[in-house]
Amino acid sequence: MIMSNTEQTLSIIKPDAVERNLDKEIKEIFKNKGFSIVNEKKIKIEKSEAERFYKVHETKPFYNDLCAYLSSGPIVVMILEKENAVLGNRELMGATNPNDAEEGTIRKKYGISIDKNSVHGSDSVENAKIEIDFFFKD
Ligand code: IDP
Ligand code: MG
Repeated sequence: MIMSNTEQTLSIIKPDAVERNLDKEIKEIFKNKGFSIVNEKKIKIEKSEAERFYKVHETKPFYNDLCAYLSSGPIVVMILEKENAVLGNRELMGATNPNDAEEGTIRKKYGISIDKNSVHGSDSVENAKIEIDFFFKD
């Protein structure tokens, strides 16, 4: 029996990367790794929306700066689809801190710092559904 586990996950190309015109290049990386971009849009969000999106981090000391940053400029939000897309995307992104990210990961290649780390990716199938709805349910 062939088991398939096609998943969707939410990816965001963050302001630091969009500002450096890296969005096209980063999308090519996803496609070359076998992800389909099933939906995408370039938007700029309000700080209040960033606060809702990152609510899980509201007690963290970096919460305010994080929300100010995500709403500071255009972002590209995408639904990525592939077998085991959630974990696959986390692996391709690399560690939160680009200094700790493995060679060949997006954050290693493009990340500037722990806050300006170029991409977001859902951390579980459950959160992927919530995050996809957040940006694409209308
Ligand atoms: P993740 O993006 O790898 O899932 P999270 O722990 O969920 O990492 O944190 C969300 C985002 O918050 C990170 O991508 C990064 O931009 C920012 N962040 C995380 N930890 C720190 C920190 O210690 N200082 C500043 N920003 C942080
Ligand atoms: Mg996270």
